[in-house]
Amino acid sequence: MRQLPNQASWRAALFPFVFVGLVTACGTSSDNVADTTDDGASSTVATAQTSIGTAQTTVTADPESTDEDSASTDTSEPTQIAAVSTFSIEVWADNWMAVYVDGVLIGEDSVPITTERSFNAEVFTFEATYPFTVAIEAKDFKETDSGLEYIGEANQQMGDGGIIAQVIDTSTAEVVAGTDSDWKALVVHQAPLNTDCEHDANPDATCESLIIETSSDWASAGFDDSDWTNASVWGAADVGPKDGYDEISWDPSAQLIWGTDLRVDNTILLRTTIS
Ligand SMILES: [Ca+2]
Ligand SMILES: [Ca+2]
Repeated sequence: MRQLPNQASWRAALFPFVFVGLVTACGTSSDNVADTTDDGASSTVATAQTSIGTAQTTVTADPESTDEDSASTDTSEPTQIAAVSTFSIEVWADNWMAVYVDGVLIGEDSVPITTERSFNAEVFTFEATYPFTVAIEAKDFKETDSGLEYIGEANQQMGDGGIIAQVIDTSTAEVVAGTDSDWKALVVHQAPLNTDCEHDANPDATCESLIIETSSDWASAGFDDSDWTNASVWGAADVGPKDGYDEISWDPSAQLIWGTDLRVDNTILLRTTIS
């Protein structure tokens, strides 16, 4: 359905909205629109497209119609009422995440990313109607756009990331979706690109980063993620999940995911549609 014949021209038209910046001297934290929440504050990318729980089709009688009219002229198909269900999403991230459903922010990590060892699991509850899109902005901590942490300290290093989540239909307790390689992914902050800068005395001057600015509606149901890659699945031994991870009973369908590099990929956008 997405392979429209004119997709190439669509992309050409959309190109100005996708800006790729290569930063070679990154002394300041110039977070972009999809990467503005290192302080744990609400993300500015939440441009609500739809309201969760209001997509229900409501069937009402036409007050103008008479019995005679409806008997003689009503040829409409029977209307099915879309059911609104209640779900929860359990999520653990190294280090921080914000979760959107159909473009609406439904919860974000309660522990600011600037907190040292900010490892914790979160559970958010929401209402939605199938099909719905779950989108997650996930961040590994970086002190600056160098991508490093503990800058100037003995343990100056590249931190690493990782996230796992599962969506549960609360009426049945069934896991209806888990993070896996079917999730679409876009890494919007990569640093350092030149990993040999890790122990430089002034990494803000020598570490290179790649920062991608994407459309502000990236979390909405209608966003076209067909040119995103698939998320990479990682093992627990790779990610080393910490506090909070063991508090959740993870379904086998939920796996730790991230970009292709746990250390260099610092901010990643993730999406899936559940139907
Ligand atoms: Ca980390
Ligand atoms: Ca990192």
